[in-house]
Amino acid sequence: MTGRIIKVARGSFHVETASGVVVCRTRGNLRLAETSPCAGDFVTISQTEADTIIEKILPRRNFIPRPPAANIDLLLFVVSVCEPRPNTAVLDTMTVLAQLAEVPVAIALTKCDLAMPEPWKNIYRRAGFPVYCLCRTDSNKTDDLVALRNELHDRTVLLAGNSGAGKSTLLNRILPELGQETAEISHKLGRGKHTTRQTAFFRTDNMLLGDSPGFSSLDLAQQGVKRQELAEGFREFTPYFGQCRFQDCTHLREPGCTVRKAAEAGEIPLERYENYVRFYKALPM
Ligand SMILES: Nc1nc2c(ncn2[C@@H]2O[C@H](COP(=O)(O)OP(=O)(O)OP(=O)(O)O)[C@@H](O)[C@H]2O)c(=O)[nH]1
Ligand SMILES: [Mg+2]
Ligand SMILES: [Zn+2]
Repeated sequence: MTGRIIKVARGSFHVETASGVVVCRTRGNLRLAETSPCAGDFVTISQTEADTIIEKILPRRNFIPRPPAANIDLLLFVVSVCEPRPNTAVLDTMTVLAQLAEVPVAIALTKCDLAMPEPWKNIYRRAGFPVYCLCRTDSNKTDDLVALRNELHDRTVLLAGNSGAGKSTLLNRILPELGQETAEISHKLGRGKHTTRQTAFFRTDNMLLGDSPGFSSLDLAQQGVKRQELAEGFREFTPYFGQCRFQDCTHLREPGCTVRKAAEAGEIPLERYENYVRFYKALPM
């Protein structure tokens, strides 16, 4: 029998199959193998009298390491414009990893009732991402929420972002019957309380929507990103590839670099270019 992992909880896997959701274990050897099963994986399972066991992970279309998920059509980064404020270094790290993994990204800016979303909206729209400005008190007919629903249609979508950004709140607005737990952020620490503990997908007639635990930091070097491939992680740089004076241009200080020129001219958002430079220098030679 085949199915799809929709939830991973303390070593057990909830697998959606044609005959409903079954809870499975893995054999020790599969867990120790290089790829351990994650949310979104298609798997084959076998049933014995005592147990249901994941036998095999079917080939993945894509994979993102944090939160671990496979076969995703869209990664929706949930970023609050206030409490906590956006951290573009974290966000750009995530967009680079998604781009290198060939997972499309959209951005939901939440808490637009607390601060103006425009600065962030401008950066990420210009970088080529769909950006939605949301606020939990808006009516459900708000243009951006309607547009976001359309974007989610017929897809497997994972919501990801810092703890307290409002992922579960947004999910509850899209699927009101869900009742995902949410919590006030800690004002003392200025961040969320890691309310959501596991990645879980929820099915509605036409989409699979996933909530995930908040993360705080992520490291490109640790994820094995190489200096030479970093530029490919910035989607808005690609039109300039092959146009710099030097073929092996690093886009840092070389003369005749079209990427840097585009950033200085405002064709590439300067904030994104600056993060590129920062990330490049932080990666090992
Ligand atoms: N003012 C305001 N508060 C919001 C908005 N969206 C979410 N919040 C609040 O932000 C807090 C955190 O929201 P959650 O949905 O729990 O955040 P989360 O991203 O799921 O957090 P973790 O599960 O810890 O990763 C809650 O108190 C929400 O009510 C919004 O649009 N405006
Ligand atoms: Mg949550
Ligand atoms: Zn260059």
